[in-house]
Amino acid sequence: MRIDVVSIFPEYLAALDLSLIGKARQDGLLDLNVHDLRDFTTDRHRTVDDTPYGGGAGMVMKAEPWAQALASVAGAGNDDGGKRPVLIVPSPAGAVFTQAMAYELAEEQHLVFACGRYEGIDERVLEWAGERFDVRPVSLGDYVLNGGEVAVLAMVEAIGRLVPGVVGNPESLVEESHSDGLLEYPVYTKPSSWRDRNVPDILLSGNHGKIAQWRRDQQLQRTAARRPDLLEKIDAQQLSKADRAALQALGYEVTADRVLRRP
Ligand code: JCH
Repeated sequence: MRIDVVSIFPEYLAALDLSLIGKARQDGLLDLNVHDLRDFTTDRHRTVDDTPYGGGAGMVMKAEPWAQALASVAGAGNDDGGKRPVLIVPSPAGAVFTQAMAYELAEEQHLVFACGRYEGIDERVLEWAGERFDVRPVSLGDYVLNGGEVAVLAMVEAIGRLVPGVVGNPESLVEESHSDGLLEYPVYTKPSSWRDRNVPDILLSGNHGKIAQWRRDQQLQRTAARRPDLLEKIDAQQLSKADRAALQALGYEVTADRVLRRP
């Protein structure tokens, strides 16, 4: 997979040299390049921003440096009928980035990330880019960042680890994909007793059936406590008898196909 990132703070993306993603780059699985937007300016001051039309606080990123940068990374026109590269534009006004989106984007051949700063990028850049890219404004969540770089770090990590060969043990991805929309169960490692806190006995029992049941129960309890919104989205058809009993004990009513908070 080829990934290009354009930013006025290319050093911000240095973390992509590390860990799993850094290894995948070394291994040739990810062809990841970071570009400095200012290299695509033509004035003496390498200007990338200007005042907003209509007034208001802050500055807006100028269109022309972005068009030059994006044209340079877009590659030759896709006159071979091939897919257009995907242009991901982090924005507080984007669709929320999800694991489902990460799976979809992991199938793409070429991703380009445009990191805005200030109050964002002149909207005409996104319109113009629509002629050569599949343009996707994406938010990391409902909170405000100062620019797109942190969002890109998160998305490249989430997408990159789904590219075949990037995660050393693909079993962990399989396990993850079977998590059924519930939060993960808690995990423990040695020592079994630490500062007077013990690992739950069941995990030391060697009874793999009982362990699986306990973990599933922990997932349901955690999800009810921390993310009740996820429980209401669950397809009740996939719930076992034990799951239903656990949810009932947690104050939920389980109908044929839905999980409802008991009033
Ligand atoms: C960004 C900004 C407009 C702040 C500039 C570029 C993404 N999930 C998420 N939160 N924030 C972002 C994000 C992404 C790119 C840029 N800013 C700063 C821009 C604002 O309007 C309210 C606020 C923020």
